[in-house]
Amino acid sequence: MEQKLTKLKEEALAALAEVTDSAELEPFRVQYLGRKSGVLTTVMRGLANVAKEDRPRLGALANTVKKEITSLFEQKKQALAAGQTPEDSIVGLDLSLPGRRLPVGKLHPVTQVMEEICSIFEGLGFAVAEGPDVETDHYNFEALNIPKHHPARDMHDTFYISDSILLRTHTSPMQARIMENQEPPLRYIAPGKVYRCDSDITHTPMFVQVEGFLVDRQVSFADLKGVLTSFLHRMFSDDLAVRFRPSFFPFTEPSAEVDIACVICGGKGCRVCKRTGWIEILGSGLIDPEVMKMVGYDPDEYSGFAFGLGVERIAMLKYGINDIRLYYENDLRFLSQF
Ligand code: 2NL
Repeated sequence: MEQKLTKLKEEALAALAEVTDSAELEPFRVQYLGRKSGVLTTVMRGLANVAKEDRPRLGALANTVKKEITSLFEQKKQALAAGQTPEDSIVGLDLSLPGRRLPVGKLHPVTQVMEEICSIFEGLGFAVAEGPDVETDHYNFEALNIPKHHPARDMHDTFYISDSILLRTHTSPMQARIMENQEPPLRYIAPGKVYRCDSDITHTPMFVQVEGFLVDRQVSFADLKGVLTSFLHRMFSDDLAVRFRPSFFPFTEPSAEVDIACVICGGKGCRVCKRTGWIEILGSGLIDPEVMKMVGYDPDEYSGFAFGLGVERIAMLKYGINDIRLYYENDLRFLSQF
């Protein structure tokens, strides 16, 4: 008897779930709940044959089953009358619960900062150009005034693929390609991955650079200072202190490294700025006349400036990240914060 009731309940609920139209309601009611010959009535009639001491318990169970089926039947009837689809009225579904969210991916923090840098330079009139990660020795070094056996080659810790093919160590080869193929005035930035055989708390073997250059008649160091100061003010804040410090790069002369007031301590001195109050943020200079000649420009007619910056480093300062390797460990607990 008990088994019969359980089976009956299951059958009735399954049958009710199949009901998708008000017209099917009445046949269902007659079949399961009908007073004269409904399945439930038939089973309940069987109560007369069970042992007297079991009767109250089984009677109560039969009543519960009847109530459950009746209540769900009424729900279904209302739902169909209200025009809900069968999916909406699935038994036990709480329509007030929020939906299940699909996890949505987002851009890598380094990509976000790279795009921000590009859009600031685009606002200053620069076009964006991308080139190959696998470069020739010629474009990566020779065309940028770094001949074979030049000491500057050691600084680059190059990954060689063959004697003359390598993974670019900076994005300036792209600039050399552009200058070879186009006439000034030119304003370009080249964002992209670069590779150096180096790995510690401040270096990863692959990192992202944005380099840029501007070539026209009578370009001076003042233009370089103006453009780079505007960029840094837009990137960090309008009142940020910026200083230009003499330096050396093989492709620029004169060259300058650019420092900003430490974004961690505001210039007072801390561990991040090694108590100097300043943080080095980019390299720059007026393009060396030798580079101009190599791409076919007359250095007496044209001059220009160029600069390069590391995107991970800028993102570290912007977000207060203290280990560059965090970017490339693919830990979503880190990545999803940005
Ligand atoms: C650094 C140094 C620099 C450039 C990159 C460049 C040079 C030419 C043409 C186009 Cl000739 N781009 N790039 C120039 C000066 C400095 O970066 O330490 N970057 C983090």
